[in-house]
Amino acid sequence: RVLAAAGARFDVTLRDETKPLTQRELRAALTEFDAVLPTLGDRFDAALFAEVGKPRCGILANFGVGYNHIDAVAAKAAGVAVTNTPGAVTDATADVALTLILMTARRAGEAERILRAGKWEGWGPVQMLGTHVTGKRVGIVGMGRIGKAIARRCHYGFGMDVVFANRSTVDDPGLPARQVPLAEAMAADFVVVAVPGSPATHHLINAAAFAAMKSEGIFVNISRGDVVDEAALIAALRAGQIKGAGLDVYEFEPKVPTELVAMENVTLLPHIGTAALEVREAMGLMAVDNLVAHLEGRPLPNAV
Ligand code: 8YV
Repeated sequence: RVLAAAGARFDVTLRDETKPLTQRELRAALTEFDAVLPTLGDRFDAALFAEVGKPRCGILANFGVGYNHIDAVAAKAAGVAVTNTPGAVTDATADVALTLILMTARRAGEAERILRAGKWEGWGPVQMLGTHVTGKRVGIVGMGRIGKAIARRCHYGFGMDVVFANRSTVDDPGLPARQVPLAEAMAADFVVVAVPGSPATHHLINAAAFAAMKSEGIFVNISRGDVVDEAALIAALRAGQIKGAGLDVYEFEPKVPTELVAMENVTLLPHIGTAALEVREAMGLMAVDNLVAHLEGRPLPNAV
């Protein structure tokens, strides 16, 4: 559907979407195409814009909400508009946050590995005991669209007490959550990171933040890997400073540290936050809407 929608208005060149664009392809994207639909690994940084000078490309319609791989300020200076896909990704990403909370708390990955290995020998009253989720406190770091969707799921679905930390004050009377300082959010039973990736949030969750967590605490990240100091996370897990972690994103994707892979108390997903057919279609169609608006000289629906 996305290719058909794009093909109706554009002469489309399909890139290999399983690999980030190389430096040469990035240059070609800006100089040989009128419009580009980047994905998360494509690094449109300031050096690239400086090198290209005056690009032919007038718009980078990012396929996804997070655009930390695009220097939007440098793009603007070069006359390139940047758009993203807010809204389309919200529920799916929040669902994966809950998946990680539940899988990690209830040791679902570990339990499934035992079963598949043929090592399950029958039910036992103290077998595979995990942590109860209902009624616990969750601390959400970042209260944007996705943070709010996580808060609602935790409160209405699991009767959780929801606290959150956010850079600015969030004034949303209907939100079933209470704003607290970062250290207090980190001290919850479950901590979920939902801030956008940016230089301002790089390593926001560092050794000091992990030190604020309780030893029974479970840490979840569905935002961007580099928001977390991965070495500090590994150290906290190793030291038993926290009980477990559920991750959908990594500091150096697709590299996942072997230390994490070896830990049974860590749930690891390969960045599947929005990987549902309906959601990826909605994201693609939203990106195409922005391309078409640009082509027709209309205001861009999702300019960043
Ligand atoms: C996308 C995401 O799959 O929307 C985002 O920011 O992280 C992902 O869910 C990715 O952006 C694809 O480019």
